[in-house]
Amino acid sequence: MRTMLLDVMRIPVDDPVAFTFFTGYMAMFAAAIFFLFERSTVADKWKTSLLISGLITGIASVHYYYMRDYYVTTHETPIALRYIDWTLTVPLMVVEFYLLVRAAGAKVSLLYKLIVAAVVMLVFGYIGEAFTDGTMGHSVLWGSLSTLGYVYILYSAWFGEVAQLAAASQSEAVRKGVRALAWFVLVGWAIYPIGYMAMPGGWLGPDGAGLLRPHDLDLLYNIADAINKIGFGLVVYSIARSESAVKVAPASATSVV
Ligand SMILES: *C/C=C(C)/C=C/C=C(C)/C=C/C1=C(C)CCCC1(C)C
Repeated sequence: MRTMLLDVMRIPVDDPVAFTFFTGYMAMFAAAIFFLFERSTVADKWKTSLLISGLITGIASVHYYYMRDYYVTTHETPIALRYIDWTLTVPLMVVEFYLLVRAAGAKVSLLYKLIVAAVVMLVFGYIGEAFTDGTMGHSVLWGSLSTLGYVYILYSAWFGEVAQLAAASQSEAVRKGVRALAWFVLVGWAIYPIGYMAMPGGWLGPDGAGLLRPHDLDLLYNIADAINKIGFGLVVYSIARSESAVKVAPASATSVV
């Protein structure tokens, strides 16, 4: 027991994976506190969006707390914890999209479609990682199926229903905000399939192009999670703040004059 405990506490300084598990945990924990406290500074209709941002970063930070232990103790990839985290947080991220375009007339069916796409992406990705036989055939098959879900969300955000509703929105902040989130999905979310390709049998791993080591999977996932989860939250926060300011501006303007 005692040696177990000592192992758990040790973060090797030359191990960037362990390092990012800890910084990711701390950064997302801080972000969750920030979004939850700042909730009181925005107009009522934005409070749910900030709550969701707080939940996304909060849920992730708890998973990182356990994933860091798991990794430092076993030196293995915490596949199950990772996918439990994503199964909760990715649908919440598509809820953020939905809440933004709801005022422009989004129907609940849009939310369902995005959630189904997220589940497809994650279930197939999980099969690809958890049940790997180390072959390229397995990795590529399930990775490709997973990519269908990803492409659906990406398409919706750039050209499909989400993009069209945003374009029809009266609010400049919503139009810009949805575009910013779409960039996160295009660039930030693309880090995950690259990380996936580092696994045994992956295109970029030791059995493929040899550009990545297996543990680069966790390194890339950790970096991507912090960027995407905190980034999404900050975009939504800045839209909420600027939209809330529009409403109070006349009152504060007169009080200044
Ligand atoms: C907070 C967590 C987020 C935003 C997770 C996003 C995850 C993905 C975009 C994962 C995508 C994958 C593919 C497109 C193919 C290979 C398997 C995955 C699951 C890594």
